[in-house]
Amino acid sequence: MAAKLQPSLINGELTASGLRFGIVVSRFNSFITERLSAAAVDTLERAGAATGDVHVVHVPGAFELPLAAKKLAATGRYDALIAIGCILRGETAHYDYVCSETSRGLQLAQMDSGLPIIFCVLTCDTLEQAIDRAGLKGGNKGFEAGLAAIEMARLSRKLAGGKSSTAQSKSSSSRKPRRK
Ligand code: INI
Repeated sequence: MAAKLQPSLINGELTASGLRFGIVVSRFNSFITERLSAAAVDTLERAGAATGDVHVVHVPGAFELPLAAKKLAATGRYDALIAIGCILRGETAHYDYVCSETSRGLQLAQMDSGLPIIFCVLTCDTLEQAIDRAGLKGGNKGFEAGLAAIEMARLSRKLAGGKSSTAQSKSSSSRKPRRK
């Protein structure tokens, strides 16, 4: 028998106007990470985010992404963060340590802060695989990350009862000028 109950759906809309985003970008393998970052910024802009509401922070490598994300989350200024990195397999086990600690640290930062932190860290065996995911055959993962950030920011506001989950200050486009 078909169910009659129609559940209420709670979705995050893909409009970025009035939302504030922080993007943490690893300099390591910057040939890839800058392309991911550019696509993420472009996505936020096209979805309506204001210039002053998107901040980009650079860190040396993927291993440093979690700490920078945690500190950005603690400011309470953002509706969502995007962590961007590219880890390429080498000849030693270094790759495995960097991959596991980066993903674990970002998830910890997200769960501790309650702020969405989008995982845009490529973990590839070859440079070609990374290039394919940074604007060639496989599209651009920065674009997907931008959309995920908007959706999670909107969803977080809804799940928090209409209030921003951690962002306390308003978007720069709607913020009142500070009194001196
Ligand atoms: N960092 C990366 O972002 N990608 C890599 O491929 C990488 N490899 O292969 O070494 C990498 N290492 C640096 C690491 O993230 C730290 O910056 C470094 O160990 C200093 O803490």
